[in-house]
Amino acid sequence: MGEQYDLVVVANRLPVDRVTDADGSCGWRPSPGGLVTALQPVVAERRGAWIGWPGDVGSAPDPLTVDGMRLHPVPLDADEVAGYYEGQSNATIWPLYHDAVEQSVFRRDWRAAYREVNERFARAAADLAAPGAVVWVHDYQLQLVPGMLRALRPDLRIGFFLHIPFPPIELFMRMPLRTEIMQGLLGADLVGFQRPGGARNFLRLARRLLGLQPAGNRVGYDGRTVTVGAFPISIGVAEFEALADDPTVQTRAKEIRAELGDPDTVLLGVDRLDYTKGIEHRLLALGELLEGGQLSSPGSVLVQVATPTRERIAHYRDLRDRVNGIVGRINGDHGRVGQPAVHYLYQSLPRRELVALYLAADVMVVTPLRDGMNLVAKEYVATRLADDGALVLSEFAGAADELPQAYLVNPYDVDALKETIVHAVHAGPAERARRMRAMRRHLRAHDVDRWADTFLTALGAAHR
Ligand code: ADQ
Repeated sequence: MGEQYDLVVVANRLPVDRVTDADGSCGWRPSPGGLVTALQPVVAERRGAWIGWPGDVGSAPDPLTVDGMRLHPVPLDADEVAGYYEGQSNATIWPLYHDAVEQSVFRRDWRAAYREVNERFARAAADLAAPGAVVWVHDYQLQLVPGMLRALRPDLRIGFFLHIPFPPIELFMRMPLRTEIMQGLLGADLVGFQRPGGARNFLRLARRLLGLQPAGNRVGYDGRTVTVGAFPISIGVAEFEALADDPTVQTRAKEIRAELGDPDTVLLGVDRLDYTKGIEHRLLALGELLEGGQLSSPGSVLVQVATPTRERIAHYRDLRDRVNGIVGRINGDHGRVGQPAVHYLYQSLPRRELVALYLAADVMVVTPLRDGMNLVAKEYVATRLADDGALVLSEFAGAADELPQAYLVNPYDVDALKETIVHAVHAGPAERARRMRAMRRHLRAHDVDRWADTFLTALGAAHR
């Protein structure tokens, strides 16, 4: 018998990136990110394992130990990356689960690859889990894993958490894989969503599609009871507070404002360059505000940081072209030499630089058309140690449930978006402080450690 673990995390990606040193030798670096920060202490403390894809094509490296976590790489070949990851996960499921803001592409060969890769992850988990172990499966790439794993190992306690929205019935019903996905998810003892609305959609669907009879937040399936609930994810609040309190970060924030030409108002957007994030709507609103004179350049500037992501998928390449065009037009119309109205960075930034930007920003504009949670909104709030600054936040981000004191807006309504931005820009310090204080208080009591604890406690209590 090989290695056995009492806690196994299963996620599409391992929490490390492969790095090649100057001398050509390969090594691993922990990847930054909320999920890793949240789960590393839990996994290390329980001497657990993490199963995931190392992020490149080809044969998988041997298992390795990083920061007390035993990492088990699952290999993908080029066809599987194209079919399972770029195809079924990111061109079929991702758009459908985000209100179909882009059209999903449905392909048989992608579904076959998705099944095959999910089976590989399930087998890896079945091999590594000790008798009665806890297995925590993450996100939309692996929705078949709980059911496959249950069939292989009925003794396990299986939890599943979906990081993205779970769609209304009408949208979900389009999916050719719909029954398999529902059966896959129902293999878990606990199925967790970001918002109560996602949990409700799931229970309704269990009734409609499978004829099950949910009672409250439980549903019987295949002789077991499956518990369903909302577990809104959060950030490492203390880590962001410490960075915001760091004098070198504060100095960098002042420097950024100076480099921007000491404008009256710095607006900031930070997103992966994804069509769900509402970047175009935000830019169009800004363009109209400058056009109409409600905001003026160079008194107001927008810094938009967009992380490159999924660049091999057509939806994303098209979006990049459109955003380049809109930014170019706004700067062409409203910029001056050395003073663009929009500072656009298509780059990934180190966390310290990101926090310096949060500190430099008077108004953070987070306007997704649909978002599971949106951690950027929470990060901005956590860094406002003086309770200043203003957060404009889409109603369609999960974070809106928890941060009702933000300037909430429907980003599809360009007039409302313009009004809300202007309101946030002109709000006085007392109003801003009142809102920010309430949001910070909420976050300090609901950080990512509490999220992981709450989920694992609920999984421990879930009925068999
Ligand atoms: P994402 O869609 O990736 O996550 P989000 O929640 O905003 O979105 O998290 C992005 C993370 O990347 C943040 O921690 C942010 O600081 C970082 N980031 C963004 N742009 C960056 C840049 N240019 N440079 C460096 N870092 C950058 C998915 C779901 C969300 C859900 C999370 C967690 O889509 O809805 O909140 O998972 O469950």
